Amino acid sequence: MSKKKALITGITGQDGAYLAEFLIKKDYIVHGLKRRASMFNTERIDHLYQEPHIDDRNLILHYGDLTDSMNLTRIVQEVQPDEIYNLAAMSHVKVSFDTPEYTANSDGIGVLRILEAIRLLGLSNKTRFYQASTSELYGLVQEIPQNEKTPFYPRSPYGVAKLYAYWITVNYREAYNMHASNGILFNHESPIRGETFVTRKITRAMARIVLGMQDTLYVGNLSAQRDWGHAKDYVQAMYLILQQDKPDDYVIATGTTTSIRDFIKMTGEKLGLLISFEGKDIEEKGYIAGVNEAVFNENVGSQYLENIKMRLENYSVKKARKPLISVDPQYFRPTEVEMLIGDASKAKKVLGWEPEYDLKGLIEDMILSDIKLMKKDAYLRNGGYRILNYFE
Ligand code: NAP
Ligand code: G4F
Repeated sequence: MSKKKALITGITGQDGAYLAEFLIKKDYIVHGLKRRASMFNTERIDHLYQEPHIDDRNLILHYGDLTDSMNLTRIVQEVQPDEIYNLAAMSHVKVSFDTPEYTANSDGIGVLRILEAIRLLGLSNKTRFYQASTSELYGLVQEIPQNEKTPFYPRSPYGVAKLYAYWITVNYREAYNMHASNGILFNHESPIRGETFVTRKITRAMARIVLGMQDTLYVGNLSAQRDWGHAKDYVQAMYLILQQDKPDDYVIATGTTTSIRDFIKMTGEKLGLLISFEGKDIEEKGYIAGVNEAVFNENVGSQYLENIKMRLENYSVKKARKPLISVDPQYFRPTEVEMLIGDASKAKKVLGWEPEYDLKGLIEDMILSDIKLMKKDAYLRNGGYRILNYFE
């Protein structure tokens, strides 16, 4: 029997990388759409990527872009995929306020381009289509928790573009009888999460801080609440959605919501740090107010304790206090999504989907990975090599 073929757009992103790994394990041949970039941009899939001259490869990349319909049509024609996972998107909500037209083009019309390619190539009965829809559709939430029937109220150019994408997927399903489905995924993170999303920004910065490589992390709205799951669990849901006899739309979420402030505190706990917040609004600051040395030594290392003890000493005598966290309004959004919490009962019942990770497990995975990464940086810096700052 010939192997199933999947085409993943956005394969160089967080979800694309986990999904490619998952499908290759299931014996798929995975084709990925990759944008041309001025540098290699395949770090997340490097462990899966094979030398292009090898026969029988199970991962094949194609240059392409969601804004180029002819290119998309040609790739779909060449690959003749059994399944398309459309994960490509300008996925940063804040950036979508700076690039609204581009975001509409790639995240909204890009979806139409793929659906039209499937239809015009006569693949409507063969190719199943998954659209990466989002909890950002709920925006100014009309109901708590949010489920498949909750009305949408997007609050950003990103959310509005994804609203078009959601409905055009539903419309092609109804109009042309296509197997086209939406996964309405709530926030999901991992050690390979993009560095400018808040969770990864926090775990990277806190790793640098405990290793003495940075003093303070600047963030935006500390009170926003998100329903965070692990990307590894969420790509399994994408696969399950396309294995159903009937196409449909599903919420994928953990059902727990947590503020950014509490995410920071929980990350601190894993490092043995007690983090205390003082002040209000843009004057709010977080300080290291205690340390559990045994936990710190186990997860960070006793050689880094001195610096933390000094910060603690300054904190208690209220002198030369360095905040761990400070608010910078440049990270606020013109319109904010204050709270998201999903109800994934339908996915659990119909797909049999169950997440393995809870928030504690997710944070542990992320912070331990970033401690390792930053230790590597510290090692290189101490050896006289340049390391990148990645200021945002
Ligand atoms: P990500 O890490 O930002 O990855 C986005 C991917 O899309 C990257 O491979 C990127 O390529 C590619 N891309 C961007 N614009 C493109 C274009 N015009 N043409 C072709 N490729 C393009 O995002 P993610 O977290 O994996 O999310 C995957 C999808 O799920 C996205 O559609 C996102 O909007 C949606 N989503 C994410 C979450 C979440 O919490 N992660 C929740 C709900 C929905 P480069 O590597 O070249 O930049
Ligand atoms: O991590 P975020 O940037 O993710 P956001 O906006 O929720 O979007 C992510 O999840 C969506 C699913 O709901 C996806 F569709 C989307 O593609 C993306 O993956 O921000 C989370 C919250 C926001 O309320 C933001 O205002 O964190 C707040 N925040 C506070 N300080 C910050 C910061 N966000 C970022 N990125 N950077 C900050 O310094």
